[in-house]
Amino acid sequence: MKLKYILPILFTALFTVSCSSDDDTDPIINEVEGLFKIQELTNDTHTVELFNTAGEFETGYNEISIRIKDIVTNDYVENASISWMPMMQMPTMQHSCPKSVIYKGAGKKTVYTGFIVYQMTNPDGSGWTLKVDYTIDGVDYSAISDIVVTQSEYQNVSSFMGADGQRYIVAMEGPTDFKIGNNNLKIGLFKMETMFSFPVVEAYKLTLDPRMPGMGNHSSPNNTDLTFNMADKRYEGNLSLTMTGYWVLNLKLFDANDELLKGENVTEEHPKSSLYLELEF
Ligand SMILES: [Cu+2]
Repeated sequence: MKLKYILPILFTALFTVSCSSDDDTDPIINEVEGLFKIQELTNDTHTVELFNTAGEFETGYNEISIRIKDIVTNDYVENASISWMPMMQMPTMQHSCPKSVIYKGAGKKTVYTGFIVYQMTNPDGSGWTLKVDYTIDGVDYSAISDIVVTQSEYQNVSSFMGADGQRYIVAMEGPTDFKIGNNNLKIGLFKMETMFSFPVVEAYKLTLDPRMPGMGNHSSPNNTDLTFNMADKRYEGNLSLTMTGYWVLNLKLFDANDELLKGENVTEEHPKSSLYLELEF
């Protein structure tokens, strides 16, 4: 386990112990239990709190929980409608990235959730801003701030040009924990329609060939192609991992007409597809 995950857990353990005497009299449910605050965006009226399981933004798929606190009453808002716009400032232009709509979490009163896929970052984590727009009782508000996006250790997102001249982004959305055996691999596929619009691409297909480069580039049995799951708006298939260690997930992307858009077969001479994701567990 990485240190950055252990530290927050230790902190939570200490905090929980020190507050345990209050639990009997406090009926308030902690709706962000198990999550860590990434950052707050503030304006004159509210504090917008951002949470996830890591306590930081990283390149790739980020599932994010949001709470909005009224600065005057200190209450969390329960009836907001929220949208957001992440933006990266590059030397000569700016661009956004794939993002979901934001909805109230199942069974939650004050917590809203959605995801953002950061496809890149600067080496020092700089470059990105996040603007959150929200409406409460018919009144529009906005909060914006610089955010830090850390480079992930492994390639969990890839931005590339397809053979059709379109720019695409693939991102690993899950699982969050890998195990020996069968894993339900979830991959998001987005088209870069403009600098600011990255819609989900439906009805394409990804083939999967996982390999262990450290062990003769061997593969594994029982992998399946990833097909589009209409309900969850992502591609899913079986990823078979026969042992722990470092794996390269070689991918090929086909459009709805079965035309190859990106990626190659893995051979002796060509050990890695030009479209791939990585993991280690
Ligand atoms: Cu950029």
